[in-house]
Amino acid sequence: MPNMTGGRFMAKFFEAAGVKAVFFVPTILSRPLAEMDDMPIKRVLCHAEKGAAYMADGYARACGRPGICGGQAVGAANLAAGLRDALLGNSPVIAFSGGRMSSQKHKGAYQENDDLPIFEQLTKANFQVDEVGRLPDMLRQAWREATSGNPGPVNLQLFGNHGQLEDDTADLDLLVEDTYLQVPAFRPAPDPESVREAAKHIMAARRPVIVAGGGARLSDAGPEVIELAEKLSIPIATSLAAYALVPEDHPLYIGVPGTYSRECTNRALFEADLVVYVGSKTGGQVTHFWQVPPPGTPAIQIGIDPSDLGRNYPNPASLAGDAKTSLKMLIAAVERSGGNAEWVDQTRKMVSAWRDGIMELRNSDARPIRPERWMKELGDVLPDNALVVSDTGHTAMWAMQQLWVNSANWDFIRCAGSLGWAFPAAIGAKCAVPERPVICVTGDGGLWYHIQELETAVRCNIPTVTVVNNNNALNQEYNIFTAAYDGKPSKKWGEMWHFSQVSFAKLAEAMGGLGIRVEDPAEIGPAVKTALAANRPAIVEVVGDIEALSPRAWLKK
Ligand SMILES: Cc1ncc(C[n+]2csc(CCOP(=O)(O)OP(=O)(O)O)c2C)c(N)n1
Repeated sequence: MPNMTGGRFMAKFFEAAGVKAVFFVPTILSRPLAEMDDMPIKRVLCHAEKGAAYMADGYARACGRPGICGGQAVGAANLAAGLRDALLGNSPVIAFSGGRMSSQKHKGAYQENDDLPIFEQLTKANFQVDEVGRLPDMLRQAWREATSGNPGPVNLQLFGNHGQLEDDTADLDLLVEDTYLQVPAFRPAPDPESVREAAKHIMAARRPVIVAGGGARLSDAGPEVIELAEKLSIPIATSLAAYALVPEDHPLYIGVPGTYSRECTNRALFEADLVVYVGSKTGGQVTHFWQVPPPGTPAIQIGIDPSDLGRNYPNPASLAGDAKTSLKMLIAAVERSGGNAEWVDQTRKMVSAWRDGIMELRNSDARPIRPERWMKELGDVLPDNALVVSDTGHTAMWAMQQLWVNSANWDFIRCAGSLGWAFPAAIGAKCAVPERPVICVTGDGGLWYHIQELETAVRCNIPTVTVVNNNNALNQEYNIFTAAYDGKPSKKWGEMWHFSQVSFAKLAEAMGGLGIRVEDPAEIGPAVKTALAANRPAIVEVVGDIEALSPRAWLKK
């Protein structure tokens, strides 16, 4: 076994594992980073540990391979905060945090805190690595945990507040297991009997709907979702996490159900007599807190984790397995049928009625600019292979209602709920898929969280394009504060959700990026094209309407 420092070993392990970037705030991983001078790994020095974790998360979601981030002991809680979204979104992030030296424990060491428990609730696995000799097996275990089953974030707390075990030397064997370098690590097949049973129920249904979830995207099961739907004429919905799996113009596509949803999609799910969930946990967002479809609606669930199957809706049959593998078996087991023609026609009418209803705002010339027009213009100029990284809240609602893309090659990722995630996540994503144009969509409230990382993108030459709806407010909070005041007028209610007028285009220029401010909706498309062509970090600031509110989830009365 070769003798080397822990730092050299870690760098060699990262290189062998195909890691393309490490996102960090010093002081952590110092020796591994120093060892990377001649390795094809980007060292992305960030301004805050949470931003670093979000970058690693965006990286991981963009390419399905673990994203690496790190922060020393005093930054560990900041780093941990950034793992929440990776946990909620099943993203394989591996975090390295500083720990404590045994000789300094319980003596009031400078910056000391017991950080390990903080990671407990925010990770899939949380390990302490106390001696250099454990690096080989603990790194392998971190990759195994991050990529297998339902993927998720892992924390490795290294000995010493800035991971001093990397200075120690030992005989360390470099073994990297290819299986765990990429999600999904395995593609388990469901048992054939449950496939036959599921096929029977799906063929017997008169008003079935397929809902593809984030697991379908992780499994790359988009083509199989479409094949099953086409074979049996079943309308398809996607969760936000699977938004890009079905092109907007597919005749069976009915949109996104749940809380951040389209009216037509919720309408269809209220009428469904069977819902086929592919890679979905049937969580609160996609079901609007288990109201869409109504409780008791039978569901066939296909998923890698048996504990998700049947949890929220009764399953006459469940397929425990990888989404792609299970769908292939299901496609082979079902027989072609034209029995759903009336139902398909009914759902198409719901979709057309919804589209007709939003056309006026999609085409609005109003200034300040309507968000519907913002998204329409962006959708019209997106390159075929674009990756869109969306923030949460209003931005996610506008995106999945109004960002229509008729390409099978584009991709879409959105945080699982943490405002401010998208901007750093897009920077990380671009490191993972440099060949794709990466476009971040966000509100100004989201962008403020980590705007300083624009300097990081400029310095490290990571050219993402951010299109921000700048309404100088957290205007998704409009209804919340109207309700909090019981609808009574107050001159001071803006104090809770208004910001001052700041231009992000000017901020971008000040940090060395490209900034374009757009006040005329017709200029959005040309501005995005200019920003993409510039091939440097850019912000297109769309001056948005503070009064514009997204429709709320539709529910049957
Ligand atoms: C970490 C975190 N804090 C708070 C929220 C609650 N939240 C969701 S959307 C939103 C406002 C979004 O504002 P902005 O990004 O400016 O978009 P706008 O609503 O103005 O379109 C807030 C505060 C959240 N989702 N995540």
